[in-house]
Formats: sequence, C-alpha cells, structure tokens
Amino acid sequence: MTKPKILIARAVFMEVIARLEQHFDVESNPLDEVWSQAQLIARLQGKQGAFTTGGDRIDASVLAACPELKICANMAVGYNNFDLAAMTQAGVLATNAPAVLTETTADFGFALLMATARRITESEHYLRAGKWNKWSFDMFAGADIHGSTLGVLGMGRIGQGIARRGALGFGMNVIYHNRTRLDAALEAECKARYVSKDELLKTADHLVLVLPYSAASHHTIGAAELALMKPTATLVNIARGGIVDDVALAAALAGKRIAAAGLDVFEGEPAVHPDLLALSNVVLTPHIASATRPTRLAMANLAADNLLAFFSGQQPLTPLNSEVLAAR
Ligand code: 8YV
Repeated sequence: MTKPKILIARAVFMEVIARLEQHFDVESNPLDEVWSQAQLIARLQGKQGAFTTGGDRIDASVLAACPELKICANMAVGYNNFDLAAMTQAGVLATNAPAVLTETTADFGFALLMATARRITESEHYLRAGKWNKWSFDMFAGADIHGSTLGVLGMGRIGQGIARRGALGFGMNVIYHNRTRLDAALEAECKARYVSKDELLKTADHLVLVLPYSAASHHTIGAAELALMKPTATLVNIARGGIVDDVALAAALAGKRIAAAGLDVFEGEPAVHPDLLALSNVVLTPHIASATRPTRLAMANLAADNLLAFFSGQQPLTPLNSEVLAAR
C-alpha cells in the first residue's frame, strides 16, 4: 500500500520525523529554511498532509494550488496562520496543539512580567557595560509583584495559568477580562475577578495579554488603551504580534506613559520595530514562551498524532474544523 505523502514545513525533532516516516512518505526541511508562499506551494504539490508551524500560512491561494491537501496539523496552539474558513470550504482539516504548552507558557509569562517589572535585563546590560561602580538607593528601582494587581486579558488555559501563579504564588489581586466570563467555580479556583476591559486597563499594575489573534483582536492595545493605563504599569504580551500597536506602544514607553513592557511577540516578527529596540524600558524576547525541550517535543508529537489519527481513519485529537470530518 502506498503511504500518504506529507510535508513537514520546518525543521523539527528527528524522533518526531522518524515516527512520521514509519507511516508516511515524508518530505522535510532539514535546513530549516523559511519558505516563501510560492516555495511552500511548490513543496506541497502532491502532498495529502502538512505539518506546519505558526509561520506557515495556509490560505485560499495555497489551498487552490494544492488540491490534494487534506489536513494541516499546526505545531502551535495559535492558528492565525490558517485561514480556517477557506480550509473548511476546501474540505481541509485543521488541527492545533493546545494544552501541552499551557504551564510552560504561563511560566514564561511570569518570567517576562518579573524581568520587566524588576528591570532585570536593563540592569544586566548596565552591569555588563561596566557602568556599575556604586550602590544607590534608587538604582533600578522597579515595581512590586507581590500584593499588586495583576490584570489578565484573555482567560483561556494560559491566562488561567498566569492568574493562578499570580494569586497563589505571589499574593496578587487578580482581575481579568475575556469575551466570555468564566464559570464561578473556575473564577474561584483562579482567584480572579471579572471586570470590564476599561476597568482592567485602569486598575492593573501589571497587564498580561494572552488572547488569540484575529481581525477582531487586531490592535486591542493601541494609544487609547495605553492612555487608560497607570503610568507605573507594566504590559506583557505573550500572545501574538498585532494585538498591540507596536508604534503606539513604543511612543507610550518613550513618553513614560506606562513604565515598561515585556514582549515575546511582535507585529511583522521576526522583524522588531526599531523604536522598540531603541528603548531601555522594554524586555524583548524572540517568541520563546513555549520553548522548553519537553514542551516543544509534546507540541510536535501532538501535531504528529493528529496526522496519524486522521490518515488511519480515527478521530484527530485536536481538530479546529470538525465539520470537515463530518462531511467526509
Ligand atoms: C509556537 C505559539 O512556538 O503555540 C503557539 O501558538 O505561539 C508558540 O508556542 C509558535 O507558534 C511556533 O509554531
């Protein structure tokens, strides 16, 4: 029996590729090249399945050019690289990789919050530059974490993980805003209080963004929202570039409209806006919130499991458009 053909669009763990090779005719990307849309389309010719990452865009043009494609399995919980409506219309199943990265990503959100509020990278740069020659009472004085008010915008699994860490680990007063309010039991478990978006912006000492990116969440935080925040506040974005208007944020940071920001994601990444690079009150990391080896391996294996289930006629574990399966 001929094996289905799949494309693994970016380099990934050898052990995951080996697993897939037992069941599929695999083309991979061992040099980890970032392909253009045209290159991606060329590689997808004749493939029935794709193992994608957050940077691989599957849209109507790809679908039209690759009629044999039946499933794209994303090694990411976010799937704004998929045009889900176009995939559903083309009968292509989309899967993502949720849950396995929740705690690791929440850990990182907290690390970035603490590095930002306590000015860790800024002070390290100062030390490395040989500028530290005496103690002073206000040197790199930052904002307290314990006992402060933590705002979480987007209260899915990762948002809940951040809330729990804040409330249970650091005695923070946790408030949140989400499209839909959590049920009372979950709110109690996370020790989080639901507030309006405006109240969240006005009240939070530290605001962490953990909402999915879509046209509706584009520039959720722009000049108007930053203007509502406390001048002492910190803003952390571990969700997606584009949720924050990076130009407006750079202006707010430069004008000390807010105290500091920690950013793991950027509009147009891997490019980073030069205005942000020029600022000292921002901590910048290259989209690494889920980057621990066990978690990245679990994400890759979940994407592989979805491909394996789909082609063996079983129910994929984490489908995004199950209606495609129903229509099969
Ligand atoms: C990934 C992420 O590293 O899961 C997500 O949505 O943003 C990250 O964990 C990235 O998207 C690569 O697939």
